[in-house]
Amino acid sequence: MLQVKNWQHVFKLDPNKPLQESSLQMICHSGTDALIIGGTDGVTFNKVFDLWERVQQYDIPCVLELSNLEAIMPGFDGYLIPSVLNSRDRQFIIGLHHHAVKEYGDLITWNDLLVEGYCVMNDEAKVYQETSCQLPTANDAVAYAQIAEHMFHLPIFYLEYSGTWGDPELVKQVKRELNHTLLFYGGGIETKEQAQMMKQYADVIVVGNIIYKDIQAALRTVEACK
Ligand code: 1GP
Repeated sequence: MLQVKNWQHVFKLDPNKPLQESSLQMICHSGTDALIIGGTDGVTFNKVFDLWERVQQYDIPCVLELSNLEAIMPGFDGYLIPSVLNSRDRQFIIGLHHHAVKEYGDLITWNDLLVEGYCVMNDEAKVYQETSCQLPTANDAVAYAQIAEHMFHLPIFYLEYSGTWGDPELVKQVKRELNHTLLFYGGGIETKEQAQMMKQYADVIVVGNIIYKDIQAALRTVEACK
């Protein structure tokens, strides 16, 4: 059964971005709780497989966040399934999910997957554009969090600012609504202080881009959660 309740900090690795072996090794030995493999574009089966294979030499949980049907592969410790709550296109809320389950439902080990209710807050992010989002106000985001917690009983609500620093006040407000649903925050965390700031409210912080810009800075974000 995929367990994320004890996670505090995770790194998200993009299969479409090159990562030196030395950097991967430091990431895997950093003390982070898990690796999420996921990205928005150029996520192919081969790229996901290559990265998964490289991670196998380390003792760290590794989960796949599915962004398309092409890159589904067995072998991960678990699977995160995004449902983009503020998408205008039903494909990204329930459509692709329905298609995949209709096709492969009998093969799915349901205990290995968790659904993430995504709320994408950065209109310049690739994920925002690719999934045809509508920009939520703070009140909209709080309402999506309430839906995730009280109506859909989702295990994860993911406040996604991918590529930019978010609003700590909104993260705080959203957290107030969530008792059972875990709050993931991701976006623009580049320093230990930023990690500490968001970790006050979010259950789990997700660190992505900085891995590819400044590996030492990325590693320092882990210390903030210890
Ligand atoms: C992206 O939420 C993650 O999906 C992390 O965001 O890449 O901005 O760190 P950054």
